[in-house]
Amino acid sequence: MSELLGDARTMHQAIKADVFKYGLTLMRGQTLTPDDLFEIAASFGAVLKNRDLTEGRPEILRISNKTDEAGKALGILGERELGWHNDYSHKHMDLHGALLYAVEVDSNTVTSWADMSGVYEALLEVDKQRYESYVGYHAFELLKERYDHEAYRVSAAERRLSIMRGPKRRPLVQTHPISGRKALYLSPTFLSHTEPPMVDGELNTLLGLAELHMYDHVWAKGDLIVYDNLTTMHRRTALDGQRVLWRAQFDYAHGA
Ligand SMILES: O=C(O)CCC(=O)C(=O)O
Ligand SMILES: [Fe+2]
Repeated sequence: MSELLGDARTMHQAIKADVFKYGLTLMRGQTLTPDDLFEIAASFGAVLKNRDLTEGRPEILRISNKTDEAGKALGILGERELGWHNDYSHKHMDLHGALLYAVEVDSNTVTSWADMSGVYEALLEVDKQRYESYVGYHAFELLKERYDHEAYRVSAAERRLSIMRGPKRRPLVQTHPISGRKALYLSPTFLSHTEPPMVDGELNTLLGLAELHMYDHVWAKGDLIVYDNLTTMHRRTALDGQRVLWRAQFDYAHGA
C-alpha cells in the first residue's frame, strides 16, 4: 500500500514538474478512475467542483458530444470547433490548470495547445515592455456570438451574473505564481478588446506567433493531458465521431 502511494506521489511530482516547465504534459495508455484524476488534480492545489457528475466525483466534468436515447446531452461542449481560449478567462475567478483524460475516442479531433510563455519570450524587448501595461477584457457572451455555441450549458443564473458583473479584466502579461515565468494571456474566443487598444492586425500577428509554439494532439483512448491554463491556451477541431473526455480543474493558490 505505502509502495503504491509512493509511486503515485512520484508520478504526481513528475507531472507537476513537466507542467510548470513546458505548460503541458502527455501520458498515453493510462487506465485511470475518477478518483485517480481527482488525486492528480489535487496534487496541484484545490480542485474545483462541477455540476456534471461522473461516477460519484462531482469534480470530474464530462466533455462529450454523446447523447442518451432521448437525445439529452451526456456531457458539455457538443461537437463543434472551439477557437483559441484559456479556460474560464471570462469568469470572475482564476483557473490555473486542468487535466483531460480520454475515456472513449471514435473521432479524429485535434486539440492544440500554444505555449504562450514561448510566445512572450520571443517578442522584441520593446513589445514585452509595451504589453506590460495592457489589460484584456473577457466576456462570456462572445463565445455564443463567435461560435453559436449552445453546448456550453451555462445556467440562466450564471449568465445573469456574468452580464451583471461585466467583462473580466485580465493583464495581458501574466506571471506564473509558481514558476515566475511570464506569458501572454490572449484567450481570443472571449477577448472583447484590450486597453490600450491593439492596432488592426496586431492580435492576428500574435495568433500567428502562437501557431509557431503549438502542439497538436490527436486523441487516443487512455491519453492524459495535464495543462497550465495561464501559460498555454488551447483550441479544438470539430468532432467527427463520438468522444468522451473527463476533465478536472485546479487552482494553485490553495496549497500546491
Ligand atoms: O474538447 C476538447 O478537445 C477540448 C475542450 C476544451 O476546450 C476544454 O475542455 O477546456
Ligand atoms: Fe478549454
